[in-house]
Amino acid sequence: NPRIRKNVSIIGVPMDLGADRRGVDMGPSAIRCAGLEPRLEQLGYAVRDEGDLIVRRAKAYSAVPESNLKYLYEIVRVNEELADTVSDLIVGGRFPLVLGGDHSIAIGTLAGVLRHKESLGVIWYDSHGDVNTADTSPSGNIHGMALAVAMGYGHPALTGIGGERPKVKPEHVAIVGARSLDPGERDFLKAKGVTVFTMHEVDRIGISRVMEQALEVATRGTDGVHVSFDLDGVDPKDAPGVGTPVLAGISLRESLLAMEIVSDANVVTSAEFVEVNPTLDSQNQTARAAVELITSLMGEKIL
Ligand code: 6HN
Ligand code: MN
Ligand code: MN
Ligand code: MN
Repeated sequence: NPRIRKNVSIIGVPMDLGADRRGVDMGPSAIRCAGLEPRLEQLGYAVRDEGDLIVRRAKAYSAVPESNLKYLYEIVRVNEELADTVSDLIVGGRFPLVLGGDHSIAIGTLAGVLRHKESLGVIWYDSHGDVNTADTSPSGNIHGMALAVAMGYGHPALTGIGGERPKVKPEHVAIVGARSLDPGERDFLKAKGVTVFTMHEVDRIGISRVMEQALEVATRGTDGVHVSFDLDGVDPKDAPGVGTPVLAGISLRESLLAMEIVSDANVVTSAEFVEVNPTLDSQNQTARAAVELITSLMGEKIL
């Protein structure tokens, strides 16, 4: 099994165009301000902050004429650059840790990782499924489509990001924490056979068994695991600074345990933490939660 690499690179993607609510573009700053780099260094990692990608402030609202995809071409441009950046870092032997930004950046992260993996497992920690396409999306927001795109479904400008490369296979995906799925997403997830641990499963069998089963899905027949962590998977009481909060979620305590369980499996080859919106936060609480979740994922032990 691939092991966590000792060289970690932080990549910030200050983009909020994939969501309706502005402000998650400040997420990378907030997570850095919460002390991410020193905390990773304390764990023994050689950390390099690659800085932020350039995301140009979009002009007026731009939907593509032939579809309802908001800011499609701006999002494609940023994600192409992100895919190249992530891919180069992997070639250099570094572990890519991407900070969002809205969840549409998972398209670029995964495209970059998939240049180096035949079969990648994905743990998608989120209150949402993010498997809409232009046809099913109620909003036209691309952050709600990122996981579908990673599996090869969606507008060709999105599925083509990163060039010719493998896609994520539905049988290697585990969604954890789902409690807000659109009708078209339910149909998609059932039709493709994606494993979904909704809040029902979290409540019934507990987060530790959910994570063990999610790891089984993401590691069976794969050559690495990507963790895509949307902070809105965490309950809004613990993570209020997110653009699309959904009630009755996974507590921060359970989420830290989830990351510790994933860490102990020693299979993670890349990760991203997204959707922190400092304009809706109080005292940078959600960014501080993100730092705790990241350090837990990267192997921090209390004792
Ligand atoms: N996220 N399902 C809704 C939509 O607009 O497609 C919400 C998506 C939220 C996406 O939180 O990353
Ligand atoms: Mn999401
Ligand atoms: Mn979400
Ligand atoms: Mn911790």
